[in-house]
Amino acid sequence: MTTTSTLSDWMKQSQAQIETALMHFLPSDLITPTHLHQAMRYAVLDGGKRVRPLLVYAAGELFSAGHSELTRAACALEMIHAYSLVHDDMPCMDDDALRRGKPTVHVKYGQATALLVGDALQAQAFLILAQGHCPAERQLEMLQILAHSSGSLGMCGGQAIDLDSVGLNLTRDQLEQMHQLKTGALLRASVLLGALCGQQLNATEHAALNRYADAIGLAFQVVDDILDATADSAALGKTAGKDAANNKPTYVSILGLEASQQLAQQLRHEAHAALESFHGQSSTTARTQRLSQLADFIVERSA
Ligand code: GRG
Repeated sequence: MTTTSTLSDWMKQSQAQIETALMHFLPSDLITPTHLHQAMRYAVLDGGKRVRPLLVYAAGELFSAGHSELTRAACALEMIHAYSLVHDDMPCMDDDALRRGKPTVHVKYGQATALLVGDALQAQAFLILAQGHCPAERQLEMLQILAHSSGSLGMCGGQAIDLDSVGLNLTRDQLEQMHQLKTGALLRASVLLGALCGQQLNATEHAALNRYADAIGLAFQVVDDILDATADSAALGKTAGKDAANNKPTYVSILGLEASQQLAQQLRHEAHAALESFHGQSSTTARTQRLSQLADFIVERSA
């Protein structure tokens, strides 16, 4: 789709492509063990905003990446994200019954199956990424980024800090560090993998993409905290008000609502500013458009 289409049309078309690709990359529910495969498909398909895949496509557009490699990376990231949601909702973690407007996986299929769904989705993500056709060196770098961003120095590490911080008075810096790992790491991986599907990055490009990813990663979390405090469960498709109920430190509890809203706007500007280093030629200016619009979407979203 051309860069002149609206963000909303581009998102709808990309989300439909991602859905089709996820259906293809997930094992069929006719294959044994059918119950596990059914539950994996339930966890991933038909739901969610697909923000990580959209970031992959948007970064790929900046570096003129091929569609099939981008779709592979997008699906790998969405599978890691879906696995994290399945495990996060389990009684041993956040203990939630509603996700993406549906009963959570352990409520529908039982805890043992939910555990296996997360494990199997994680393995499937690495499998489909490893089967890509980028030059071997870049393919390996993408696998390393995915492993690093989802492991104990990324998303899992952030989740561990989150679990340890219930009821504590975290400073703003400690809160930021937790979210950079828990949510930010996978968003950053989405941007980097999309770019790497197109080409090897030089140090300047790498630094600019990191600045962009840091800003949108934090903005995503600030807005998540604002929505948890202000929106209702029906609008969110997940239980609202859980942070306060669970005595969890959030941007809203530390800064207040108004300052959190201002921070989200400041981070949006930082994201846009990071993209300016790609504005040397008119062709690349146009190709930053989707990343720029996704920063707006992340700040303006209502779910
Ligand atoms: C269990 C290893 C492990 C990690 C869990 C991502 C995560 C770490 C927990 C999810 C809980 C949570 C509310 C995190 C904060 C922000 C976040 C990641 C929200 C959900 O992501 P969205 O809004 O969800 O992209 P959709 O459903 O649209 O894909």
